[in-house]
Amino acid sequence: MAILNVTPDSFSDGGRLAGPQHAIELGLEMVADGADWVDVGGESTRPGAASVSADEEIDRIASVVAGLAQEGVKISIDTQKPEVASEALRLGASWVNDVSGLRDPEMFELVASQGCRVCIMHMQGTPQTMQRVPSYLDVDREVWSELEQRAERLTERGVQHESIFLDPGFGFGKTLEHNLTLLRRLGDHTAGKYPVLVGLSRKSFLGAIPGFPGQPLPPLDRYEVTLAAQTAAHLAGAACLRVHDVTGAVRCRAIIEAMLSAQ
Ligand code: HH2
Repeated sequence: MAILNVTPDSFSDGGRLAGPQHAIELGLEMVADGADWVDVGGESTRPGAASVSADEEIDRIASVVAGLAQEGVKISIDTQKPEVASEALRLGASWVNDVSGLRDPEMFELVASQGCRVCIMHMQGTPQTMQRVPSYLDVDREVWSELEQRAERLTERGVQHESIFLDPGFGFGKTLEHNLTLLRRLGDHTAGKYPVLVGLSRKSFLGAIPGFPGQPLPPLDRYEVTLAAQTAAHLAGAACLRVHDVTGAVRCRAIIEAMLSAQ
């Protein structure tokens, strides 16, 4: 899943696009490079990001979603707002990626009634507050039981298990230690009822491992550490990786899959 942020302020790629046409071209390039899905986002969720109105977010994403859909691209919409998700689905998106994990009852209702693909991500707090004092008694148990409870509620409404992706939400209300524990134990959760999606790409914890030279790494210098973490997640059984750098991810996937299918 390739990340296409049409925002002025995303943490690693905000403000780089000249307009909707440029975004569409970039989305098509990501597909040509091997992405199966393009995840379009109109609001940054980086720690402390200012939230935008639904109208503003729709303004940012609408022509990009419509343009990519016209070209046959499979689109996911990265939003916490039911109004935005609903408009994106109308324009041709078929996957709702909600970093707040369907907290808003209207968002839950929309996904349940449409039966579309959904990604339920775990976040402690909100993007405005989440990195103040993240705290858990047992991060792995708490994150996954919360995700599974929300997923169960959707299956009770008739949504198929295979349409519900669960994501532990790396960097969303988590310390370095929490993120590393979740990555270390990811494999305990990938053989269950629901496919697992992970977003590790350029996350700040990957550039902040104590004791390594050059730390902390700025976002655009996190290419190699991203590939290393994504490889770990792939080997642990993640079904989908949300990535900024499609070519690197596709090349890693090729070698891992070749290795896994060897005698
Ligand atoms: N991370 C970000 C945004 N959306 N969705 C899922 N499912 N999982 C993630 O880990 C995730 C996500 C943050 O990354 P990015 O989109 O690059 O930045 P920003 O939120 O600043 O636009």
